[in-house]
Amino acid sequence: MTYAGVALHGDLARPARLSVRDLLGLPQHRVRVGFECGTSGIRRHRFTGPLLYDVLADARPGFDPAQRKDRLRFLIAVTGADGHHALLSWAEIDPDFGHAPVLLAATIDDTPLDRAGPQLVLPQDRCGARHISGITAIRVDGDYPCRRPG
Ligand SMILES: Nc1nc2c(c(=O)[nH]1)N[C@H]1C(S)=C(S)[C@@H](COP(=O)(O)O)O[C@H]1N2
Ligand SMILES: [Mo]
Repeated sequence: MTYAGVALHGDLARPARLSVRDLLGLPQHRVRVGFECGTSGIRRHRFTGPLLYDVLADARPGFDPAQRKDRLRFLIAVTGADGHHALLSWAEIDPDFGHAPVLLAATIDDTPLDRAGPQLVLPQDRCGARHISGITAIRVDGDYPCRRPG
């Protein structure tokens, strides 16, 4: 199956569907990562692509950019074609907070991901499990309910 693009959706003023070509047109970052897989041991890869932060900031999350506190309630849900998914917080990648250099990679080991779809790359992670491949959707959500117990 040919890759149909990554849908940026949720609480965004400019939702979009981006192809791997679109990602290659943004400012590129390059990283070498090594991570450990619980089942296949140490894995090493090279990735290039835009920062996840740059891609999502362009889509205009529904917070007031001038208010740092307003960003803290936002989640980022990343889903692969096989249903594997993981959550990040907005603050994890925001330069005013965690500033993690997370990529939405468009190439792996010098091969474009045109057919497979982009891959999440988290150089700070020791484990490989959040390096989600074949990403089909990224949802930004500012409405996580913080219920009180009882
Ligand atoms: N879509 C998707 N991505 C995934 C997974 C998965 O099951 N589905 N497994 C993760 C896990 S557990 C690991 S360790 C790495 C392994 O990546 P590699 O085989 O390319 O080294 O992919 C991650 N990305
Ligand atoms: Mo893994």
